[in-house]
Amino acid sequence: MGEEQQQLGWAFETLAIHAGQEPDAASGAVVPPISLSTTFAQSEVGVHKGYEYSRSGNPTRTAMETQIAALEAARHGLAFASGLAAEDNVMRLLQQGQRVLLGNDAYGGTFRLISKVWSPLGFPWTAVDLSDLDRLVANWPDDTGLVWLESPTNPLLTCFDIEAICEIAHARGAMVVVDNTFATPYLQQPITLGADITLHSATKYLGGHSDVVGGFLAVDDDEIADRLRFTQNAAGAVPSPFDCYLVLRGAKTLGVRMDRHCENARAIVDLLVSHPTVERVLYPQLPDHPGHAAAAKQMRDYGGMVSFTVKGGEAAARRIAAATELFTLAESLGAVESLIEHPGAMTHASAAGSPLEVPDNLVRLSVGIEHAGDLVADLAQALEP
Ligand code: P1T
Repeated sequence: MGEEQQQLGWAFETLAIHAGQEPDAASGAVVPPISLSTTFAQSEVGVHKGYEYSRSGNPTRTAMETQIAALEAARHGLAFASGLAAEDNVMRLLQQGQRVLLGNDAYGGTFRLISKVWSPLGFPWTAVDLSDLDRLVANWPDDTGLVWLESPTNPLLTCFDIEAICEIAHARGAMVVVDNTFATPYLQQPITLGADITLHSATKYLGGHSDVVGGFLAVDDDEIADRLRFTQNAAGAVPSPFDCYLVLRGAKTLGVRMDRHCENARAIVDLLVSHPTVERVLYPQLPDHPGHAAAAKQMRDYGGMVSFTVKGGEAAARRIAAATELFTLAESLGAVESLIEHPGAMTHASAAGSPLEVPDNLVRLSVGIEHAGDLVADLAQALEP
């Protein structure tokens, strides 16, 4: 996005459709072309039009990086081949010996990356309850380099006061990365709350159609952005131009999709809260939900993810997950179609036996944008014993 567009102060929905997406200078094409060329001509050694080699930079990737950075209210955006590739690059900002404070509920793959890949290389980690700020301050390890949090978390949907955590971390010389995959920039912009890095699995709501795997980092600070741009190129976990195009196209409709996701999630919550099979409903809008106050303060709405525990233990949870017709039993989330899963045996199996282990009677729903009535009817029939 040009400086001029930024100065116009466009709203989220307008940025989604126009940031980074001026008509193509060569042809006037309204949609940014998928630029497949791996290399770019130089008129003299080192003289070129901004691109040399597609791992280092690619016009389709630039369009998408500009668009998503604008949506996150960040000055810099970096795209990666997956959410985990983006996470891996965040870890490369640390020096050996620096500790990661990881919120005690997070995606199983994030836990695996930190505890099984980076920890053995000399990057220690501690799981912490980020909702208890007094305890966080009292037990703060001096070697902390990074606080890693999701809000809402995967899969318990706990929300944390991002602004307060950033103040605590920054006063102690640590950075904060917020995984904003569940909220999306439409509902919450962590950079505006003080986060150093906002992280996405673009595979989810940004892409929005279950047809692309991608990752994203949004950063405001020039120095952090430079360091990440260096490792993005040096380690090379970049997305293809076609994948960049799919994320760019998906994110154009993020706002309207999120409105419907939230509306449909509320209809599902209404069913669940009064259902005899259900033990507890986890949704940030519920007044007794962990972090409801933080969510109300920092989010525009409460999102499209709903989790719940059931009476009858793991067997009942597994039975329900396999009994829906419209909700597809599958990993992943954040797309137009509704999904159901059993986190304990699926997305969070790698956290078994750790402080991040999830209850075995937990079911997670990614509520899609189908008709709410059809979704409620499908889940209601699956809940019948
Ligand atoms: O799958 P990938 O694009 O590499 O992103 C990893 C990731 C990062 N952060 C969060 C909050 C996530 O939920 C994920 C991926 N999660 C799933 C596949 C899932 O079903 O929960």
